[in-house]
Parts: sequence; C-alpha cells; structure tokens
Amino acid sequence: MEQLLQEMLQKNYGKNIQDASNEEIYTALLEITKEKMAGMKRNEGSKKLYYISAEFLIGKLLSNNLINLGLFDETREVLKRYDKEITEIEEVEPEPSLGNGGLGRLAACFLDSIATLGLPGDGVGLNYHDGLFRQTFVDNKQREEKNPWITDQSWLTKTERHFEVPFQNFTLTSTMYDIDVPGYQNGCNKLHLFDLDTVDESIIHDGIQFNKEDIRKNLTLFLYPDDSDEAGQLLRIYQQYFMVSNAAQLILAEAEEKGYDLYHLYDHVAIQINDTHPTMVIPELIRLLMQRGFNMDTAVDVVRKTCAYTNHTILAEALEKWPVSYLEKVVPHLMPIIRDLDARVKRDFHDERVYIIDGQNRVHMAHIDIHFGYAVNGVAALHTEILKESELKPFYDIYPEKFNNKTNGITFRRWLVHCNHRLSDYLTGLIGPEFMEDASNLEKLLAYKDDENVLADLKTIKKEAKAELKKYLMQTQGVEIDENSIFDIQIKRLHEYKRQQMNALYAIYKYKEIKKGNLPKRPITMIFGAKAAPAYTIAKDIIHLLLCLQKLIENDPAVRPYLRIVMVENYNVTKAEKLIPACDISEQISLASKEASGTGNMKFMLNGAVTLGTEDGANVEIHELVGDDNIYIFGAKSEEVIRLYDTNGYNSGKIYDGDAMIEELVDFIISKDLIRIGDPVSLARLYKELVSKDWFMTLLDVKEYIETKERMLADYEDELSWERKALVNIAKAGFFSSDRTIREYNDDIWRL
Ligand code: NBX
Repeated sequence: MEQLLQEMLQKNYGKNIQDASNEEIYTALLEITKEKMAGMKRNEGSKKLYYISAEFLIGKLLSNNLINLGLFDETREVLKRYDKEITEIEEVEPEPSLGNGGLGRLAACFLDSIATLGLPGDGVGLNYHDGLFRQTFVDNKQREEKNPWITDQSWLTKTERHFEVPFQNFTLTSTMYDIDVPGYQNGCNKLHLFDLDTVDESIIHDGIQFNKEDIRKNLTLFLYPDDSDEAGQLLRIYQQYFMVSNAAQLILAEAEEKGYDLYHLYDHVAIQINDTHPTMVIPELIRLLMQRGFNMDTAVDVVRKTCAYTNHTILAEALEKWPVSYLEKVVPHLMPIIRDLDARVKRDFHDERVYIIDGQNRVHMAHIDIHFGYAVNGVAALHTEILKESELKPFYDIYPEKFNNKTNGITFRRWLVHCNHRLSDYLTGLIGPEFMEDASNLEKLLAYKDDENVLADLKTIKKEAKAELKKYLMQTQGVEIDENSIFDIQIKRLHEYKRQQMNALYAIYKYKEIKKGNLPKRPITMIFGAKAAPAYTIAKDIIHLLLCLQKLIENDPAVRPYLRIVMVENYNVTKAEKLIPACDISEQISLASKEASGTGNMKFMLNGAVTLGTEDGANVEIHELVGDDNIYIFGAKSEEVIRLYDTNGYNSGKIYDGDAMIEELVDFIISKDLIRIGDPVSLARLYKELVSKDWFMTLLDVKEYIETKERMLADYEDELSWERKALVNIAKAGFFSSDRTIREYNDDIWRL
C-alpha cells in the first residue's frame, strides 16, 4: 500500500506522502480503492437479485471499502508512519445523504451482506444531487439547507447505460451511475443510481426551495422533496416512476444480454421492493413485457413470480395511496394496467379492504405488491405478527403462504469493526476472529461473564470511546461534556411515535429534581440527534423544545454540573459511528406496536450499551436474547395499545388532569422559564398536542419511563454488574448481523 500510495500521489500531484495534504491523500486512496474494486471478481450466478429502493444511506465509503478489501489495517499503519490518522483523512470524504433513516440504512447494510455472502445482487435507486437536507440550528430551531455531496472525485462512475423514460407528454433520457459494493473477503456487486443530465442545481434558493414543476431540472435534486402540496406529490410520483422504469429496463436488458427466456424471468431474476416506493415496477414490467409480445395474463404471471415486497411500517399515514388523477397526470400509460390489475382483484375477491383502487379513487400501492408479488415480509417478529393479525389481516387470510418475517440486521463491518476498532480488536484477541465470519461466535464472550479483568477492560474501552466523543463534540459543535457522566443517547428520525417528547419530559423531571436539591449520584449527559421532515410541524416543535431545554440548562450553573442536554446538529451515519460506541443507555422508547423493528437498537447493543425500551419492534427479540437482567423494559404492551386505538380508549387530558406530577412536567413546556428562551407559539402548540391529543400516548407511559430510567441510573453505580450487562448484550448481538438476515432472505425468498 505504501508504494501504491506514493506512486498515486506522485502521478497526481508530484508529491510524496509526507508532503501531501489530507485532501490529496484521500483522493489518492479513493483512486487506488476504485482500481482495486474494478479488478475484483463480480459475484455471478444464474439468478440475480435487484434490490430496488428509493434510499441507500451508504455513509462514507473509504474505510469500509478498505476493510472489505482487507487493506484497512495496512493503510492505517502506512499513514501512521507518516504521522497521519486515517480518521482525519476520512473527514475529507463527503457523506452522501441518500436516505432518511432506518429504511435507507437497512438497504445499505443489505448490499454489504449480499456481496459478502457472494450472492449476485445489485441495488437500484436514484442519484439525488442534494440528498436529504443538511440540518442547522438557528434560534433554537431546525433550518434546512441543501447537502451537495457529488464532487469530481467521488465513488460514482458514470456508465454508458441510458434509458428512455416516457411520461405523459415528454420523454426523459437517463444516465446510470455505479458505485462498487465490495463484499468482505468476497466478490463485488454494484449500486446503480439513475440520474438525468438536465438536472440543474442552480434552481435551488433559500435553503431547499425550488420550482417543483420543472421536472427536467428538478427530478433528482432532492430525496423526498416536501410533499405537503400537490406539486410535491406529483414530483414524488415522477421520481418513483423514473426509478422503476430504469430498473425494469435494466433488468430486461441484462436478461436479454444473457440470452434468458423472458417467459422464465423468475428463474433468473428476483426483485425486492423496499417499501412501496418502487411499487410501480410491477405495472411497468408488465407493460414492457407486453411490448415484447406477452399477453396480459402471462405478463402478470411472470411478474408475480419475480417480485417480493418488504413492509416497514404500520403507520397508516405512511402507507402510500396515490390519487388516480395524479397517476393519470404523470404516467397515464400505466393506468390501463393498474385498472386491469384492480379488475382482477375485484373479480376474485369481494372485500373492499383488499381492492387496489378504493371508493375515493386512490391507488393503494401496498395492495399491488401483495396481490401481484410472491412474498410479503415484515422486519421483526412482532411487526410481522401485527401485519398478519391486524394491519394486513384480510390479505393474510387470502395468501397465508406469502407472509414471512425477516428480522432486520446490521453489518458488523461498519457497526463494529469500523466504528469501534478498539472493541473489535479486543474481541478478536479474546475470543478469536471467527465472529467476523460468523457472528454467532460472539457468544464465546459469555465465558468471561464473571471475569473481572475482562469486565474492567470493557469499561476502559467504553471510557475511551466516551473521551473520543467528547473531543469530537468539542471540535464540531464547541460543546464540552463530562466523560465521567452517564451517556444517555436517543438518535433517530424525529417522529412522535418514537417519543423524543417523552425523553424531554424526563429531562424536565430531572431538571426540577436538581433544582429541589435532589442531586444525581453521577452527572447525566442526554444526547439527541434527529432531523424532522420539513413539513412536520409538531416534530419541529419537539426539536425546539429540546434546544430550549439545552439552552436553559447551559445557562443554569446550579443544574449544569449534573445534567446536560446536547442536540447533535445534522445527525447522520458518520455521527452515528462516533456516538454509538460511546453510549451507556440506548433509548428505544417508541409506543409499542409502532416501531416496525428499529436497527439503532441493534447497533447500540453490539457496542455494549444497555437498552431502555418498550416491548416494540426488535426490542422484543433483544429482550428474549439477553433476558430480564440485561435490559430495562417498561410501558404498555402492543396488545393494550392496539386495544386502546380500537376502542378509542385513550384520553391524555384525563391522565394529565389526574396526576399532579405529569401535570407539572407538561406545564413546564409553557413555563416562563422556557417561553423566555423559545417561541411561545411553537411551545404552546406542543403543549396543546400533548394534553388534548397525544396520539402516540406519551402520557400513558411517561411515569413508568421515569421510574425505570431512575432505576437504571442507580444500577449503573454497581460497576461490575453494569459491565456484565454490557458484555451479555455484545455476546448476544450476533443474531442481528445482516449476514443472518440476508441468508434468510435468500433461503426463503430469493433462492439465488
Ligand atoms: O425502517 C423504518 C422503520 O421505522 C424501522 O422500524 C425499521 O427498522 C426500518 C428498517 O426496516 N422505516 C423507515 O425508515 N421509513 C422511512 O424512512 C420512510 C421514508 C419515506 C416514506 C415512508 C417511510 N415515505
């Protein structure tokens, strides 16, 4: 590596390693890595997977690519010899923000595992120039800015593939860009990102505003542009169709190039539809097959045997339903096919709950996937049960054989080896390197459960990660935190169902206790990271509350030594990699039944944090694996929550009125102390939401939450027993390797 790097730097800049800047070294390493990947073997086989997703939250790629190529340690050593840190070189790399949260990050972890298992499988998505917005804080509020990430030197390679994508009254020509996806000690796959040459970044003004009607210029500017109005929704349909038409044309082109018989496409191709965003691939493929001479019945049959669908949510507002009139405007050529599919359903089933087009002339995208695909999966055991027993019950009654569970997973290459090399090196020394190949080997760690030296080592590793996070927060945000405090972390998209507002009520509780003189044994640092959708008012109000509380405590010398709130600006994959290894308490406090799985919960566990959580999503499986002693569970169970919804039995006002403590905490949101700092309109809106609606039942669980957290903080003081909990969590995390998840997808769904 030393010689390669010297040569590349000489060639590009006439410099040697010693004199090169971090930017120059980064660029040279990027080129070297790209060349290596170009020379790698491609994963091949007679059947190939296409994972279509509107999001791939890939994060920075340099270190992970080096790890998977087996070059990371060597590169780190070479740089060290010249007094350079690879982490500083990495700072130069821009992070593409091609995803919102869990769904997009899952797609990225899956690509890593698919390649690592040697399976032929490519990702297909869009090349958003500015991704999701970059978040800044101004006047204690979120502000959105564009987030350009594409530079001349990037992981993207422009290809010669172009397709014509027809819309109502114009046709667009696409360009395909590729990013290599190297497997860990295995072959390479690709992520194909489609784009449009005419997109024009100069039309963006005032943060993230742009003309939503000029499709040629705006199509791939942003991920999920604001869809609070009709123009925004139409643009999303344009994006989705552009994505799937390209995907379908690519799939057929590759099949034809290989000489496959399209009548047996399903023997050679599996298509995974990641949530409903790529659903139009079904009618599009039918259309393209009919252009090639198929009759409708045969086209439907072939497509049905090729496509499988993953559901990521039971929140009704997140299940896409497009008005027929919108689809007529954007993709009129698909409507005859969608109407035909709807007619088939109406012919065979007399239950309006399973129709594709409903009485209000809306197209239910998930219904297309379920009727005209061969598999439907949820992303955690509880989630899949809820789909079968309530949300999708009418479909489960028709097609029980299609439903299956695939509990999510995370790639250990990024979420252990890369982000926490101290822990990963230590584990390798202690239990051998086999866990890298087969994560279930982490259980070997259980043999050291009562070994005080090992427990002390784990404590030291955590301490070092905390000290590093402290340094990073100082450098990036100028805040100084106490590494001897307990790090209590909630990082995820801002959504009411995830209940950051409940955590804020805990902060208010603690603040008041400290004011009363009830000082905690050890200071607590509450860390948050979250972006709110630009049009989601209450989510923005919650961010505002957290920032106001942060300010209040910063300026109060009586509280500040014992309690801190730090809201990390522009939370993203890179920041997650710094935060997760440093965490003591992992906050997973969604309202039971609402979080389909969660994957942050798995990342924290793997890095030795203890979960404070509800019986929701994959928390249920974490609980089963680690046992009652190694997790803190609280709150209403999913059956109770579902019953409350079904019977309209929840009344937050009643809880508020009947409990003096809850009343005091909620009232603090509109107290003089906070109004002095914040925006009275925003704070009052949030207050009112909690006492008059509270759709996600914050007040139902808040007391038990506070009690459980207090117990947890007290338990933290018993060092050995706390570290034992951390150890058990690490040891049991093997199940959540995405390699396991992908093996299951392949065994049960794709059969590559
Ligand atoms: O998918 C998330 C779920 O909320 C998590 O529980 C789960 O672990 C994860 C992976 O399965 N869903 C998610 O991230 N959804 C979105 O980001 C989303 C974005 C746009 C949209 C709907 C959902 N229109």
